[in-house]
Formats: sequence, C-alpha cells, structure tokens
Amino acid sequence: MHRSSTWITRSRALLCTTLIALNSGCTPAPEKPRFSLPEGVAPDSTEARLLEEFYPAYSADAPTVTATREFALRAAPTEADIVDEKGLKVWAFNGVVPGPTFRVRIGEKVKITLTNDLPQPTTIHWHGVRVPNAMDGVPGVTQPPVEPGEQFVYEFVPKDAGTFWFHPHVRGSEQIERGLYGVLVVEDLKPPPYSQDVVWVLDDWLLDEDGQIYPHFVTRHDLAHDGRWGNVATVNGSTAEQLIVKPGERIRLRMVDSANGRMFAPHFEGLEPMIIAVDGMYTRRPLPLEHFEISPGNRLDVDITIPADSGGKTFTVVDRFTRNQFVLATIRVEDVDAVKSPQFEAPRNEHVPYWEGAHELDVDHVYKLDARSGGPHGIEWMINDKVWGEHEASALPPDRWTKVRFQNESYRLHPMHIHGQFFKVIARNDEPVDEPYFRDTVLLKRKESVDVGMVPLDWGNWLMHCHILEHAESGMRTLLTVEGENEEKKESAD
Ligand SMILES: [Cu+2]
Repeated sequence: MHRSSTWITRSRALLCTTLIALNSGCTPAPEKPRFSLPEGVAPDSTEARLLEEFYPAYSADAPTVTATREFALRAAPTEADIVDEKGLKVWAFNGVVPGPTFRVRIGEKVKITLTNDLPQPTTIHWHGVRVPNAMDGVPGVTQPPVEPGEQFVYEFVPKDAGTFWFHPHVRGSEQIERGLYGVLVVEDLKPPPYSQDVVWVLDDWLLDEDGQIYPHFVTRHDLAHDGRWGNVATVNGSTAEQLIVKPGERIRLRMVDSANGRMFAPHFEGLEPMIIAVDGMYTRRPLPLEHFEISPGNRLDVDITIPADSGGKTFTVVDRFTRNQFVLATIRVEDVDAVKSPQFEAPRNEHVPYWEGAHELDVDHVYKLDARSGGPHGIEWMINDKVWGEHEASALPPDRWTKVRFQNESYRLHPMHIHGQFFKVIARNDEPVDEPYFRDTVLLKRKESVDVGMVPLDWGNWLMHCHILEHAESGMRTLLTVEGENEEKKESAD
C-alpha cells in the first residue's frame, strides 16, 4: 500500500522530467507533501529533504511503451579498414568498428538479439542504461555467458534519454580492445533541433610491429599501471576523424570513451562548447567545457555553435589529459554562406539536486582501492583488501539516500563504475563539491577519496568495478544488492 502510493507519485516525477526534456517549463506542483517517503524516514529529517530534492530529478519507472524496436547484433572476428586504413584483424559487432549506433526514442522498448560467432563466450552490458537486472549482461550474476554459436535476447525499456554504450562483460580487456562496442542513443520524445547530432567514439589501440592488435592481455605491465594504454588513439576508428559542418550550424556531439584504460580531455580550440550531459544524463544547466576528463565508460555530450564567420576554417580538437598532447580530430567548416543557427534553449535537468548538507552525513559504505601481488596475473587489484569472488555483496536499502566513499589507497587511476544506478559526487578528499549532474562512472586520482550520494531505485544484484578493464579483470569488482520486489510483483501489487 505504502509502496504503491510512492510509485504512483514518482511516475508523476517521470512525466515532469520528460516534459522538462521538451522545454515546456514543467514545474512540480507546489503543495506538500509531494511524495510519500519510504518507511523509516522522518519527515523533518535531512534524509527526507535530500530525497524530496531527488525525486523530480530522476525517473523511477520506465515510461509507457509506445513501440518496440528490434535490432540484431552479431559478434564475430573480421577485418576492418580502420586505424591506418590497412586491414586490422578485429572482433566486431555487425562487421564494423565502432559497432552500430542504435537510435531509439524514449518510450520505445529495445529488443536486441545477440548472436555469438566469437571463439569465446560473451555477453552484452548496456552501460548506463537502467535495465531490469536480468538484462544487465554480467556473466554468473545476471545471466550465464552466451557460448559460441548461441544467441541471447536482450529486452528493456530505457528510463532515461541520453547517450549510452554497450560492450561485452566477458574478458572485457580482450573483447573490448579487439573492437566490440557500440552506442545506444535514446532520444528525447521531441529531440532538440540541432543541425547535426554526431557520435564520436574515442578509443586507443595497442598495436604490435606488424600493425596488429598486441595479443597479450592483462599483462603485468598493464596491472602495474593504469591498464592497457595504446600507441594509437582513434575517433570512430580513425586517426584523422573530420567532422564537416557549415558556418552557423549548431551541433550536438556525443563522446564516448571506449578505451580499456586511456582517459581523454578534449579541448576544442577556437570553439566554445557547452556541456549538456554527463554519462547520458542532462546537467542542471549548460556548463562551459574547459577541462573535462573523460574516463573509460564515461560519456560527454556537448552543444557547439559553429561561428558564422568561420567558413573555410578548420578547428582542431586536442587531447590534453597527458602532457603528450595530440590532435584527436578536426572540425572543418565548409566555405559557404552561414546558415541561421537554430535558436532554442539547450536541454537540461534543472532538478539535479544540490544536496546541501549531505557532506555532514555519515558514510554508509567505504570501498578502499588497492593492489597486492599474486593471483593468475601476478598483481591483483582489490576492493577492501579482497578480490572478486571473496566479497559478500553490500546491501543497499532501496529508495533510501545512501552515501558511498571510494578511497584510493594506490597511486594508480580508478574510474569506478556502478551498474544499475546513477550517483552524484558530493565530496573529494572530504571537501564538499557540487557537481551539477549525475554520473555512473567517477575517476579517482592517486590517493584520492570521493564521496557519492545515491538513491537506489532499481532492484537487483549490480556490479561495481573499476572501468580500467585490466584492473577489473584482476579482481577489482564487487556486488551491490538492492533488495526489493521484482517487477512482476510490483505490477500485480499496483
Ligand atoms: Cu582501477
């Protein structure tokens, strides 16, 4: 009964979020109480305030299904004319690297049939998409691995519009490095009228002297460092990616970091991009892109207006994550008359919570990150002094505000990713910060601690791991359990 009224009021929050995406100026009804709090939360408590700030920002339920979109994905070895235009032996989805970009609208059910024609078992994880737990693609946790020659059907209704990506969750260090990844774009009900909506998949490749993928994975070197960093960086598989635009055009550019270990910090020289979404989720307001570090797993959406007087110019996009700067890609402006720039308010989620005072609350779970020698690869990366298989799952209470601290006790980088939910960074090294957006992956620098706040709404056993794939492979994974009724029970209760 109690649960049921909570879910009904949260559906209103979803409607409101959807309307915000349409820029129709939806404001929540002013009367109180707007939401029923979970049992055990006192109405005048700090947690109640944090939860009430959260509800309008984050959809609880999947929207009503308007249509079903079916796709086929075949994973198989092939040769691709990417990187240096000579045949590169890769593993690919549907024969292309990057794999396909599937575009759906919010409200559409997505049904993907995976056929495994690889020499290894595989699965697909839908990174950032809040799927039913059984569709999350984690072998041995949410499904058995899909054996060579077998198929598996993934079916879900995305809860959020935004930029997501997909990749195997079996031997990720090898399968993703060999080229298995693609992009899922969930469009708003009414997509903002950008002149172009473009996806850039950022990756790097470790090639041997024959120009082929170096065939040793999870090496001791990778583990002693920030995973496998390549010797060639690419955008959409090319070392010379060029986006062609007209003066005056307004571009939505969706960047995805699909590398095993490399971070990127793209600087758009001569342009003024505005960040509109991080990890697929709209920011509270557009933010100037100054220096934003994109880790493996992260997505960054930017809104760029090409200056009307820039006909004939070429802008460079330079990576400045390391001191070895290099040109990631270029934007060439055609030498033609300027088009009229589309005028509209950039999409946003103005309800992203501030969560003031969250910093003072107790930490519910601490995850210490460090390494030890030993294990099958020589070095093991651990969470709380244990590797994958040695942990008890952490229980996160559903619907409650929860504070998690990641404590990096090592000198290496760790982009920590939680499946099945988003969180918001509230402190770094114990200093409060307000990142005006949710994330599903946060980078920890050497010896850094990061506190995040989250409200788990999606039930199941969710993996939490470092997205440096070699660190994950050597042990840096654990499970979070969000206990609740399953979807069928909930529907029958309503
Ligand atoms: Cu790591």
